Amino acid sequence: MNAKTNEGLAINADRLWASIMEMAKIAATEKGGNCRLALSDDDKEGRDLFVRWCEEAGMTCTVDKMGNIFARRPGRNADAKPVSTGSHLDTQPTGGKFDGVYGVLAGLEVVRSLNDAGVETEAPMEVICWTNEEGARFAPAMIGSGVFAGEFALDYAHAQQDADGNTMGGELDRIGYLGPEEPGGHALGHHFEAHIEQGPILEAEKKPVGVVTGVQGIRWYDVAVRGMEAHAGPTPMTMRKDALVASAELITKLDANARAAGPHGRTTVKINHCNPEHTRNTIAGEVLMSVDIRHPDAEAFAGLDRDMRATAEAIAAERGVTIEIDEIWVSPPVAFDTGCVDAVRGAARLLGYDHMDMVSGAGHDAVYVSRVAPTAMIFVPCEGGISHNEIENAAKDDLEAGCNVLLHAMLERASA
Ligand code: HGY
Ligand code: MN
Ligand code: MN
Repeated sequence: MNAKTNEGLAINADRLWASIMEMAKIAATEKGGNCRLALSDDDKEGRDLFVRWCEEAGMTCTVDKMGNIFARRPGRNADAKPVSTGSHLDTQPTGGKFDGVYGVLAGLEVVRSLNDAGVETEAPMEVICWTNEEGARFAPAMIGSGVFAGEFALDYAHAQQDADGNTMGGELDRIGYLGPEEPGGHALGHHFEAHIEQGPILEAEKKPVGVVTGVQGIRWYDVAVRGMEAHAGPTPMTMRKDALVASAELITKLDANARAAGPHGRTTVKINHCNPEHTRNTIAGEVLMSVDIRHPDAEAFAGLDRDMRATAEAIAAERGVTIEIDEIWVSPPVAFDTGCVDAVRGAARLLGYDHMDMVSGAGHDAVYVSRVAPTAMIFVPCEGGISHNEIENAAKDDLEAGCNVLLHAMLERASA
């Protein structure tokens, strides 16, 4: 092994795969996915397993007031800012085995491999598990890393409630992960996140490694469309204020707006309630929906917001309904640190992995970490580009490639 570049150093792909499969046994679903909602007992079980594995690997774990877990491997210089990596263990309700989990366990595999090789780094290394990345049980997404980076106040985050009225603060305390450390009071040196791409590009291009240069902008809204409940029989079509038909028009026009915004435009709408529910002979008086809009280009991103509001205004006037748009979260487009991006690209080249630059369509904790430390991401393909789906799958060789790139990118920054 070349001491300077640690060229011969490699991770243990079988151990990485086995750890991912072991984690996948926690809250496994019938279709082969996972449902480990943030701060649930299942999430606790996954966190506890991660902490145990980290301690077995000689790391010490600290937890902050957002439940973010920091597993630290000492370096020669205890005062140096750590080179860190990490992702999340919480999943979507019908999530897969790899989303988030890969990034956390790839970090653990890097440490295990450094231990095996007896490599001591100048700076400490840290593997981080961020809280509530998915935003499925508690909105908004990425709130653990968001509080860490100063985007959200701790009180705001602790007060966020799930559909049953449980608060994040209460659930953190209940599962024993309301840690003592102030979020953000934990300096990071350089940060990397390894993740499955969750889209089709790497697989289509037959490349095992994505050098992620940035992340697209994301906006989340709650939208309420309100018309007039009325009898489905006597009420003429011309006299209706049908909230569901107005919503249907809004949804199709938002879809058209996203398609018109070029190949990177994205809009996703979910109808959460259509009231009154379970009656077919009363016209819908209210529809409550969630909207997720994305674009990597700042101008086009703002344009999708403007277009949505103008479209809603026109439909409301035309159909005699009201359309209330409440923006609950905005994460602007992100460009990652060029030094870290170069470290990822250099590691892929050093190891001979085919690779390509790309922008992430999904949000990740790295978005917020990039606010407080130089950051970049590494993508690996997932089968069919499918994610946020129980059939999510990834090839062991690709996971190995991404983890080897992570190892060498972290080492490069640790000696930078
Ligand atoms: O919404 C996202 O892009 C991420 O999966 N939380
Ligand atoms: Mn994820
Ligand atoms: Mn996800």
